[in-house]
Amino acid sequence: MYVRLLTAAGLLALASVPALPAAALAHGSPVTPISRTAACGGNGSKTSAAACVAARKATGGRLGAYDNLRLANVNGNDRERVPDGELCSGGIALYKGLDLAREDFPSTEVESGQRLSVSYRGTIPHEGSFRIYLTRAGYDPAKKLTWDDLGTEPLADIKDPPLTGGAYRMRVKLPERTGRQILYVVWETSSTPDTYYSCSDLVFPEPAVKKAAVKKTTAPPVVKKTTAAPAPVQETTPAEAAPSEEPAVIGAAPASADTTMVNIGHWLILGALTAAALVAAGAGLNRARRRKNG
Ligand SMILES: [Cu+2]
Repeated sequence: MYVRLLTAAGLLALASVPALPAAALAHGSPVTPISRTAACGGNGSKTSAAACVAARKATGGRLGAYDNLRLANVNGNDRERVPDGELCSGGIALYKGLDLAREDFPSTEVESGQRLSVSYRGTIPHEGSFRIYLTRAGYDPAKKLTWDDLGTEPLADIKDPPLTGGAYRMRVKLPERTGRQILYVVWETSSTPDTYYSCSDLVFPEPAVKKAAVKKTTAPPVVKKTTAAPAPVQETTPAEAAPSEEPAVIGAAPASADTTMVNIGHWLILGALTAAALVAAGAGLNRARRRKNG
């Protein structure tokens, strides 16, 4: 009965996967959110995307099949088997181009707090567990992915999720992130020796400050720049920062409530700068006085 059920599930899965070459002895990849393998790999759905073209070029002209990125006998020791910087290829030469640090791999727009649906196409179903990782806050998409970027714990570890319509269906709750991130899915099968690896590129909204500035179309570029500016204040000396910042805001017409807020923010910064300058001057005086006295 069990065997018959499995067979039925297998046939169903095969039947619902369109246009697969009969000879494909291959096994799976996340299609939602789209993975680099599913987009760029052999038989992938976005092979003409610039990043996919570059990935193929970096792999000697062709990439392995989209559903066949797997290593045998890993037994859960992913970090020992897959080298840093080669996570998206699983360290496999035929997928090397997927490791490129590019910000234009086909991606999925998501939001913090969202319960993200993950569909992992199983072209040949296997039993096993899915470990789903997300890059940490502060991950730099301009650098190749490392294990350290993924932290120590997966977002989820899901054993034998349901296989419907040819795909394993799961959900993971996304924590707070901004900008480009990578969902890294490890499928450790228990019915074969193989473990599968994949990178899915996610795009979270940019930080709220920037978003607000973008929404108000009235805000001129100058104001936007000022809105993002508070951080450098600590890095620059008051003498340098004050003159270069001041004209930018004073010149900008206060077109909206947002701009007013920006101006208030700016005056607060100026106040802080002035205070800092006063403290610095005070310290200088003290030092001078001490030198004089000592
Ligand atoms: Cu397989």
